[in-house]
Amino acid sequence: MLVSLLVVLCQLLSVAHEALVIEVQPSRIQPGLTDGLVINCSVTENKIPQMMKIYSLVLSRVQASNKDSFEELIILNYNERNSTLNTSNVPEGSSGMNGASHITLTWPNPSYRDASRYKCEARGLSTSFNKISATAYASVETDEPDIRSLVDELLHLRKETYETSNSLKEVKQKYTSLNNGLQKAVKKLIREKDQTKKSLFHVSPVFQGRRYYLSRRQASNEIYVAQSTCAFFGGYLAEIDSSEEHSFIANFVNQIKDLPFGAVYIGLTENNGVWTNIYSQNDSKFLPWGHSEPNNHEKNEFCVVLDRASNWRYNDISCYYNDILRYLCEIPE
Ligand SMILES: [Ca+2]
Ligand SMILES: [Ca+2]
Repeated sequence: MLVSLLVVLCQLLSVAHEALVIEVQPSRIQPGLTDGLVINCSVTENKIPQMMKIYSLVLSRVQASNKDSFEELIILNYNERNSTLNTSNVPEGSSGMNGASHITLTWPNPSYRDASRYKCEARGLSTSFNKISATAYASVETDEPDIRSLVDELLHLRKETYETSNSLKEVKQKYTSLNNGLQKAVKKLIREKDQTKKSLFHVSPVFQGRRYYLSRRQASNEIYVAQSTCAFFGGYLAEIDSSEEHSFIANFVNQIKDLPFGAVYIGLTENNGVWTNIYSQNDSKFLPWGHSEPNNHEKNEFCVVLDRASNWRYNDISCYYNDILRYLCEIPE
């Protein structure tokens, strides 16, 4: 029993080889001036003499409170299929692994605490199935603060801050003038669009959050061009859902007395025998047809107008009608 214990102890103590390497970069840091510290722990060959199988690679450093013991910073556990990194002990920085043989810790802006003694340890099983480990050490040194260098760095930082703040001011000025120009252009565009709208349409008062726009004269003899014109101004060919809406529109249309017109296209069309709203694509439930309409005259009447002759009730009509008629947009406010 004692002999076998001794054998294990000897193995534990004796296994330390260049197959296991720890590197620190840089090996001397100056907190506040050194940008970063990298500690790399790797097994340079797959096999450490006498170690039949590695099951973990551990990076530790001397504890701040107790110089005689190490705290584990990161553990890379080997597994036939995957390796896991336990980074819960790392206060900051990041970890990476390359295959199953390499762990690296990086500290941006290292502090005095990071100037320490680091240990890279490979844990595994010996050829006789005993637990053994191999270790490699490296130290990161530090200097007492160099006041001159710190002052230089401070001056350099102040200069950089000043330059950055100046270029930020320039960017802000450019942005402001660009934004002003853009706002002017948008306002101009809205004004022009508004003027175009007024020149194209008679505008109704607001009814249930929308206005109706009656085309001033026949701008198109094709109903889908009329629909596109309504869409350009943010609406659609009027879709009438209730007798209240119908009455409001009839009143509005009735009082327009520029040039004579007999009918007004609305956004309703025949679709496989069903009267469907063009924009909403739903079947219209409200269909106040005029006397003996819809009659599908010459089997060519698939669109709908409000007909002056029947007090603005519906009449089915060609979608390419070529007479004096108007169309009516419905545009939410
Ligand atoms: Ca409507
Ligand atoms: Ca008809």
